[in-house]
Amino acid sequence: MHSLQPLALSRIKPSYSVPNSILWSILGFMLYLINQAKLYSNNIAIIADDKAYTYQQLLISSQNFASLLLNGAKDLNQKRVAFVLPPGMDYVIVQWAIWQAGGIAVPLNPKAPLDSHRYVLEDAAVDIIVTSPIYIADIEALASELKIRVVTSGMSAELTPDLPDIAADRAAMILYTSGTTAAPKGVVSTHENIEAQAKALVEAWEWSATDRIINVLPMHHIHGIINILTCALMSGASCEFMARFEPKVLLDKLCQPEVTLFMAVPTIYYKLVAYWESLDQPEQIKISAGLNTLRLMVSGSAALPVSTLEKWKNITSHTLLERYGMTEIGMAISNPYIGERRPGHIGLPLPGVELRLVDEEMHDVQIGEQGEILVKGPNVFKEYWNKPEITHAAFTSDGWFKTGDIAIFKEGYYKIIGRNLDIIKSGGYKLSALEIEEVLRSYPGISDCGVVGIPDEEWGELVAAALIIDGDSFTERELILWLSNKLPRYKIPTVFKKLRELPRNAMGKVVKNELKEIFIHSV
Ligand code: MCA
Ligand code: AMP
Repeated sequence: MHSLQPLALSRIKPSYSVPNSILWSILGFMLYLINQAKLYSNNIAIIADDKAYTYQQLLISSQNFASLLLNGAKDLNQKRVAFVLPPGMDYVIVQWAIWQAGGIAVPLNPKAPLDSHRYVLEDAAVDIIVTSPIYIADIEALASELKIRVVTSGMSAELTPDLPDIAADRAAMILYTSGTTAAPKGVVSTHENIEAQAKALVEAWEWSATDRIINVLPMHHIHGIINILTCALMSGASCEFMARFEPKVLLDKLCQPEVTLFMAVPTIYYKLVAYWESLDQPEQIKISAGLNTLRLMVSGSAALPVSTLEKWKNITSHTLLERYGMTEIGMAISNPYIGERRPGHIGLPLPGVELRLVDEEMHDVQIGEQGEILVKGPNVFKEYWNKPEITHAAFTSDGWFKTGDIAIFKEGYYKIIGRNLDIIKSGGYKLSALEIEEVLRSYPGISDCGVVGIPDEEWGELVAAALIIDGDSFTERELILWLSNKLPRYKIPTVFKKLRELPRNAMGKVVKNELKEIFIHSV
């Protein structure tokens, strides 16, 4: 990694006076973060690539980078700034810089193919893209075609004396999520939304400046961005990034005595259990003792199999805390930090989150009956970018967000029991069957297809594609190779089946339940 050269503090003309708490709520949560950074200036904020960076370095470098982004302007005025960066210090500097300069942060998955980047850059009408020397060659060509300004991370500029004040209701971030539409949608969250999402977790899970968390998750989704990074930085705690998931390296890091917290998707816990089981007994005992000293381990983004929870408990003596969330709302429901963590359940609403379970007519269901989860609160996103009709349809007339997830409330806790069959959760990623089908249909030789998720203990669901083929002109390998230029790896089906026809109902619609059964009975 290139070296980070923090400016001398004396060069910084304070652009903010320390505000009182009322002003924070009006002016937004970036000021809150800045204030925390000043309070904990000598604490380690980020650890990445075996280097540690203080809050002071983060603050100075991000204000400097904000000046570079502003390029003489007073305020980016909600220009969209995409960034393609590996998890690490530069990622955080750029995120904070965008927020301080008044832009909207659009983090992209560095592992996604250029076609996926192109879609987001065009859809969000991105003005600036920040990337690192690793990705610059590919990104520059695309950016020049789309007339987007490219800025390289790690560069510095003359410090702008006054960075803009950012009101709490301004948009802060757009994350792309796959759902019931074929094309991914940009979820717009304001500064106030992000603050509410993170504060609820800081309070519920008792974050403090003495915490250190390992972050192994991708940095283009809520789990890695809000639950881990933002909560840590709001608390004066330390966030240690790992470049990629590797069980041995991760377990070694988790066994460091300074580490207090860990959060991950169920697939990661499954893989850690499998790795631990493969070790000899002395090594197992050593790792179990190391893991036992953490104060909290959280699982979420997909249903945690009770078998994984139990195995993890045998290994570490920790009962994983399972919680439920969504890109549009952050976290909504959580098992308690102190109190019973019930296997197979997601717990109770987090502070500040209002919740209802309703039937198809939007009437509240009785206790013990299943219903769709509706959510209201300052955590709920502002809109889908540039999609007023879809945004409108996502809310009830009195402002409740319709999650699409079905739950029941039983014996004091919520439990998820289902969701739309066109939404697949695999490895913690939310995937749209419709999006994958649309890409498959554009492959020469595939005349039609149906995509479903089939249950799998390790991945939650596997992406399975039934193909109707014109002739036999391609192999599975050729198809996967072609798909890898169109979709990120986790969206590419791992189970294929050739069918003569797809199961359809009287209206001609593919019956996903039946298709699922076909796969389940033939695997
Ligand atoms: C990869 N492989 C898969 C899948 N992904 N096989 C089946 N299904 C999949 N989904 C295969 C690859 O083809 C490859 O096979 C091998 O696994 C290793 O691939 P790789 O990409 O290196 O996988 P990995 O690094 O081991 O990744 C597994 C992972 C990753 C770490 C669990 O999927 C991950 O980071 N998931 C987290 C996603 C996340 O953060 N979601 C949060 C969304 P071969 O070796 O044969 O080539 S936010 C959210 O959901 C809400 C807000 C919430 O509640 O949190
Ligand atoms: P995303 O769009 O990536 O934010 O994914 C959100 C979806 O993940 C939710 O709508 C749920 O379907 C699912 N999800 C998140 N946490 C859990 C959980 N603990 N149990 C079951 N499903 C979950």
